[in-house]
Formats: sequence, structure tokens, C-alpha cells
Amino acid sequence: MAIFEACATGPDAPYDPADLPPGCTFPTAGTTIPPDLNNDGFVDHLDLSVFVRCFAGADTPPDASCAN
Ligand SMILES: [Ca+2]
Repeated sequence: MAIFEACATGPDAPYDPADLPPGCTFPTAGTTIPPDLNNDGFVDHLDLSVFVRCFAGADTPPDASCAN
């Protein structure tokens, strides 16, 4: 959740993988970043919706179909 908050851009606000905000860092940034769960170039409410559906607990893997 902390990474999502640090990386959130909002709808229609694209992020630049080469210029991410403080706290939004990843070892290797490609064209999309991990919190952009639907890979549309924004970190917004749609990604949060997927996160909430898939969150099962700190040590519990998510249901395999939760992102669908
Ligand atoms: Ca997204």
C-alpha cells in the first residue's frame, strides 16, 4: 500500500518510469512500474481496485484470478 501511495498519479496522469516521485523506486524500471497493475501508464483508482481485490494478507498469496 505504501508503494501504491508513493507512486499514485491519478487518472489521465501518466508517470515517467525514468522520473518517479520519491518513495516510488524499483530496481529496474521498464516502461511500466509494478503498482500500475493494469499497465495503462497511470497509477490510479483502477489499480487500487485490483490491489484491493487481490490483497489477501501479508503472508497469503492472492487468488490467481483476482485481477480478472
Ligand atoms: Ca494503471
